[in-house]
Amino acid sequence: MSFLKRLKDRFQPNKEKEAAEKSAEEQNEKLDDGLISIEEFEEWEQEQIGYKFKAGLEKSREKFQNEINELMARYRTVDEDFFEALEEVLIGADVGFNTVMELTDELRHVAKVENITETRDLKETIVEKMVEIYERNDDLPETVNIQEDGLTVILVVGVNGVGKTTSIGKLAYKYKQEGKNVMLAAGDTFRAGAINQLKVWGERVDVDVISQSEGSDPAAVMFDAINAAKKRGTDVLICDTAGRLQNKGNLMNELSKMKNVIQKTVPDAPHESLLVLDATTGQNALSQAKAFKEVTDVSGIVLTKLDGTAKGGIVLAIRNELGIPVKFVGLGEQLDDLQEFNAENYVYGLFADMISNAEELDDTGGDDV
Ligand SMILES: Nc1nc2c(ncn2[C@@H]2O[C@H](COP(=O)(O)OP(=O)(O)OP(=O)(O)O)[C@@H](O)[C@H]2O)c(=O)[nH]1
Ligand SMILES: [Mg+2]
Repeated sequence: MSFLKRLKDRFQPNKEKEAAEKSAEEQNEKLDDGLISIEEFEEWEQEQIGYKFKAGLEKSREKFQNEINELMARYRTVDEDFFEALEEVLIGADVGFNTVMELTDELRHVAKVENITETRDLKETIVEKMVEIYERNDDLPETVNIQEDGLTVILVVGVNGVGKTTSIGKLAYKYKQEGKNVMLAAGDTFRAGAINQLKVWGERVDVDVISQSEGSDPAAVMFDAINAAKKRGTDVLICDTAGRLQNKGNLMNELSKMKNVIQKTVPDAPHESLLVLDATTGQNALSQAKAFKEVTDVSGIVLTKLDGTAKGGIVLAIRNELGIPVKFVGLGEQLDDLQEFNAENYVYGLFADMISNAEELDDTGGDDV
């Protein structure tokens, strides 16, 4: 079955309405009463996540779909003018120059080999190729490295204002919902108010926050936190940091000191070093990621505020041009709006209307994925 057809089957419009009508409490009750199976519950849960992507990517979807439709109306036959205009649209969506070139080269090839002459017949191939290019790099570890047994330590870095604290709060909520014991470490001792902000999140989500006073050594906070986590049998310890890039030498020293302290107690920690980037800053987010990569190991990206940008193509640019997997995306301001990144959900979010409106899709329209 082609990729698009599978997506279409998964996200039928009528199914969406049905799913939206059920609340989480209702579904939980049904599960408890044995009215639905765990499989049915999980399917419902997956659908909900798909719709979160759809809602979070609304701005990007509108812009992207309008532009693609306009393009198809303006250029009816597949020729070099069309490809150049398409490149412009993709670059305007922050997909990233190299990725755009890769994508359009492959489209040129498909058009030639399959003798596609009308631009509207290329529409589905554009979507498929986006996913293909995303999934091609599958040597990158996509999943979040959470330990089955024992303590998982997650270090969170990123410049001011990108959404670190908010993301830490949402992550704490997520893991707590999954039944894990969560603790936070207030490693940003530099910025006034940072410790309190984290404490507010701790209260909101009802998890412990380990902190010292403002201006104290972040490594000392890590020492306290890691020992407290060990003693209390914590499953997930999430550490805030002051990720200032103004002075790379200082940042490197500070982070490596924090890591050393953590590794004395948990040698294979941190299990994740997540860099938080703000999707609305576009190419600037890419430069930040490059700069951070030079000073510390980054195992994954948390891309916040995707709901706030119409340029959702930035996900592809980060993945392909930096070689760092996007592990979480921020899709809104609610507690459950930080979701694990998933290419299928992402593409559904970007092209939902087109996928739902697609006429019977041709089985030969793409490879099985
Ligand atoms: N719409 C939207 N807003 C977000 C998202 N993530 C974070 N924000 C908002 O971004 C703003 C900054 O978030 P913070 O978590 O305080 O950012 P920070 O990186 O901790 O900032 P500093 O502590 O000042 O370095 C807040 O107003 C958040 O509500 C998201 O995914 N979507
Ligand atoms: Mg903060």
